Formats: sequence, structure tokens, C-alpha cells
Amino acid sequence: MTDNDFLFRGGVEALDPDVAELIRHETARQQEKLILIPSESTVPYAVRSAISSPFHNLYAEGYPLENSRRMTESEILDYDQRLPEFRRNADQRYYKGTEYANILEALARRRAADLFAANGLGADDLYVNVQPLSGAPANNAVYSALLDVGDTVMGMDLIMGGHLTHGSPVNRSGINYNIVSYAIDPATERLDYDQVRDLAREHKPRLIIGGFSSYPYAADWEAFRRIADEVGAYLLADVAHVAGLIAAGVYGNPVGIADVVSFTSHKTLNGPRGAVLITHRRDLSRKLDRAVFPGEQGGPHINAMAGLAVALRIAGGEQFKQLQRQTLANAIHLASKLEARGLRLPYGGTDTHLLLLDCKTIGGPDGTKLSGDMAARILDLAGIVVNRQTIPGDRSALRPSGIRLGTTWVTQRGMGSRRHRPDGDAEIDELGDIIADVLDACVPFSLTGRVRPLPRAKVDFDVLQSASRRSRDLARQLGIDTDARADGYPHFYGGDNNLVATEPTANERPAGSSLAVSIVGAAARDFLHFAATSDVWGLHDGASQPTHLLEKDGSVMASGTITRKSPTEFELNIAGQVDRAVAWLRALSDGYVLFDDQDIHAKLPGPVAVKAVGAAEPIAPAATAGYAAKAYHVGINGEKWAS
Ligand code: DSN
Repeated sequence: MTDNDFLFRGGVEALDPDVAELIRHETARQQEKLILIPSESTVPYAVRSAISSPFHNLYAEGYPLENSRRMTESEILDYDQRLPEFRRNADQRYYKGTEYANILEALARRRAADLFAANGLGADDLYVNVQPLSGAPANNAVYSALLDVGDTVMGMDLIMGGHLTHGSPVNRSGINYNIVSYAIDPATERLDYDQVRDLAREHKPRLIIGGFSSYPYAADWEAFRRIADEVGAYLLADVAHVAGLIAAGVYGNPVGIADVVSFTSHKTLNGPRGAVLITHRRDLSRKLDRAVFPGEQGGPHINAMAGLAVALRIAGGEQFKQLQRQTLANAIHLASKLEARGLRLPYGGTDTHLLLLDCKTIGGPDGTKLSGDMAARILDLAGIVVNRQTIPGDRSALRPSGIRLGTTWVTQRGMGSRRHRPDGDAEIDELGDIIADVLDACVPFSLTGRVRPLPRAKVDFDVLQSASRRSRDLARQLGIDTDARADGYPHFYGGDNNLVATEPTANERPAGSSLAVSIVGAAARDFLHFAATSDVWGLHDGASQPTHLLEKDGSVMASGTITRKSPTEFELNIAGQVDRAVAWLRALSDGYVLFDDQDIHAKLPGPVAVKAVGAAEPIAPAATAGYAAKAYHVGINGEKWAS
């Protein structure tokens, strides 16, 4: 960098190693874990690189010229025509310097129109807005374009699969409008369109919203249309989750049926974070445009439009269709696999990219049922990323008893694709088995809470370890964006990376090898006093003592010495099953593994940072040394303790 300019030359690595490191960890997390969040996507590198292009740098309030809606892609890209036109007429933009942004936005709008035109309409019949910054502002703009505050809106109940912006009382939609929620039929667990119609007749909504965040079946757009027509309502189809499936023709397309279609572009569509509105109604198009800008937003994110244009082009290809078909096949196969493993699927299955699991089928000794939150936390420790989700029967959005799984991301990485592997289903079977093995090994219980019992859960350590390894192995077989390759994810507690941060891909050390392990944290002293057998409270700075780490049954896992370096910093020098010991200490700190058969509530003080720091020379304690007479240490209630 020279002194007399301010270009801050260099990449993130050079200018901000801290953020560069965070990016490396996140990149590796995405490679090492199996991500089943149905609303997420690992978008192609081409999309990400368009998002980070210089298009990021501008303001472009306003819209492209209206006539560009009827232009073909090649007309839009005819620079010789478009640039003079822009110079002469581009008064719809408040800022100059937007000539290429203008072409880009027109291109993105046209590609969306080309891709989503359906039901007898062509691209020329559609009005597209690609400026909404995300799904919530897109839906909010629809509300303000079509409604007056206080109007009645009907959307799917949030607990049954609706979205926050479909009338949740904590969202602007629920605050500003009179919300009537429709629900699934409890007997069939499906939407009953006759019931929706009865509700609409009773409440006469001005807007009906079809489309869901966690109801796993396709919407019947014609049925929604008939109901809306009968009561004189607008119909909004919010297809955020399934836009990619629609583009590929494997989910019903509401364009031309619904008055307005909204979707985010970063879910199955595989594009940037942003959203799109489409209407075929000329009378609504201007209202929608004005509601987005200036009604809802200021400057649009032109870089997101660049990413969107790329994503839409990709989505028009045959490979994208294959991806969406595979996503669907994977979800359906995963659903039947999980059901075959005895788990209950709310709604009974899926015909989309997502499915749900009812965690209540897993019960604990005190009658507590597994909560969605506990299931999601424990699965994450096993390398499987899901979100907790309300399911029919839940009473509060704050206490979901389900989890939601989607096959978007793993399919984008190639899971289940027979093009790559002879038996693609084997991968989905393995994924289903890992999930079922972990959930089956969960033991829920309750703690006394101030208002109500607090559901908690623990899991068998060996099942968790094995699931972590299996999920990591599966994740490593999948494809990754080559630009994003990063070695190792040192904070992932599963598999190899549980071992030594500096050797993230090392295999387990041979039996008998020794290891120095640092334990650091405000709670380190108390944690170790209960995790190890010696009198850790009796140590002063610089002093060492012999100690042992025990399995929960009381047998010895590893032995050596413990040294207090400061009140919050300790070092173990141990031999035995040292890798297991590191994983065990971390798991004890996290607080989710069963370590005492007699007291499921037992939890060690924590958290602490457990790090393997390298080989050590442990001094093997004499047979009787290292055991203090104390009220509690891990293993003390095990059958092999002191036997
Ligand atoms: N948060 C998204 C989802 O996960 O469904 C919707 O906005």
C-alpha cells in the first residue's frame, strides 16, 4: 500500500486477519457439517462472486425504464441501444452512474419473468420487482400496496407452518392488520380448503396468503384462487421456500393465479439474499413498485441483483432441474427412512424439500418429552444442523416440540445423486440413521423453572461421538465449492477435529500415547474438581498432583498429572485414551452427555475451553495415588468405581 492513497489494497486476509479467520472457520463448518436448514442454500460461487462485485458500490434509487419489461434479454443487453436511451431518458433514477445497474436490474427482472411465466402467461405479461431486500420487506410491501391498516388478512397459523410475516402478533403484519389464521385439519394433518373457505366467508379478508415455511405439502393454488374470488380478496402466494422447485417445474406455479407472488431468492432458488415480487396485474404493478421504493426501502442492493441474475440463469438450465428433482427425491426418501426408524413425521410426510420430526415421541424417565430445542442442539453437536420448529399441537412458538429438516443444501452438495454414485439412496439412509441414532439416544428430563418445568436432555457420549464421525465422513464425501476449500474445523467436536487443533486431520493417537491438555476458564477449577478424581481445589498455582479421568461406569479413561497454572488455567498431562479424554472433557463442559447413571440432572460447572496442546511426558501415578476423598467426581456412582 502506498501512503498517498486510500485504496486499502489487499484481501481480507491481509487487511483483517481476524475476519479472515472467522471466514475460514465458517467455510470449514459448512464443509464438515450436514446442513439441513430448509431455508438455506450453499449458493454457487458464481453467485457469490457477483454479489461481491463492484455493483455493491452504488446507490440506484428508482427503477429501470418501464419499456425494458417487454424487451428480450438480448435487447436489454444491447449496450449500443440501451446506453444512449439511458442518457436521454433515465430520469427514473435519482443518481447518475447507474447506466449498468439499470441494464442489470432490467436483465434480472426479465430473467425472472422468463423463468416464472406460467399458466398461459408469457414474460411480457409479467411485472417483476427485484428490489426487496429480503422476504419480510417484500411481504410488508405487498401489505402496504394492497391494504389499509386494520384490514383483515388470512394466512396460515405460524405454529402450523405459516411465516412470521403472515400475521404473527410480534410482526408488523400482526400489529397493523386484523389477522385471521387458518390451520390444518387436526384429524388429517392436512390443509382442508373447505375449512379455509368457511373461515374466509366468515371473516371476509381483503388479502389471503397461501404459501408456508414449514407445512411440507404443496399449496393448491386454484383452490386458494377460488376462495379469494368468492370473498373478493387479493391472493398473495408466498413461495419463498419453494421458488427453486417451481422454477424447475416440480411444484405448482402460482404466477398468473395469485395476484402477487413473492419469494426470497436465497432458499431453493440458490441465489443471493433478496426477494422478488411478481404480478400479472398491471393495475397492481405500480402500487407494488412504489410500496417497495420509496415506501419500504431506500437504495436497492444492486450487487444482490447481480447475484440474482446469475442464479436465474443457472435456474433456467437442465442441471438445475435435476438438482430440484433430486432435492425432492431426497426429502421423500429421508422422510420414509425416518419413519421406518420409528420416528413420527407431523403431517405424515412431505411432497416438498422439507419435513418435520415430532420430538415428543422420545420420552424420558420422568415423563418429559424431548423438546425441539434440545433435539436441535444435540444434533448440532453430532454435526447435523437443523432448526427447532413448532408442529401442530404446540401451544407456543417459543416452545416448539418439533424440528424441521430440508434437503436443499445437502443435495446442492450432491447427496443422493445417482449421477455421482451408484446407490445415492445409501447416503440418505445413512443420514436418516445418524439422526435416528442420536434422537433415540437422547434422554429428556425436566429442571424446575420459575414459571414451568424446563425441558432438558442428555445423550449417550459414545452415540454422540460415533454420530459426529459418521456425519463428518458423510459430509466429506460431498462436493464443495472449490474456491471455498478450507482445511479443518478445529471447533467441531466430532471426529478428527476433536483431537488436536494444530493437527486438524490427524488420526487418533495410538494407544498409550500421551497428551498435554489445557483447560481454561473461570469455572476451570470447579470443573476439574468434579471431572477428575484428585483434590483440584487443594492445588495452588504451579503445583501438580496425580489424577485420573474416569468413564461414567468408574473405569479409568486416562491418568497422569494435573497442574494449576493460575486459578483459571490448568494443564493435564495424561496417558491412556487421551483423544477420548479430550472429547469427554469437552462434552462434559457442553453439558449434554450422560455421565452419571444415578443422577441425570448432574451437570459440571462450566463452560471451559479444552485444548490438546501436544505430546507430553506424563508421570504415571502410583496405583493408589490421584484419588481424593471427596463428595463427587465423575465415575463415583459407576459400577466399576473402586472395584
Ligand atoms: N426464516 C425462514 C425460514 O427458515 O423458513 C423464513 O424467512
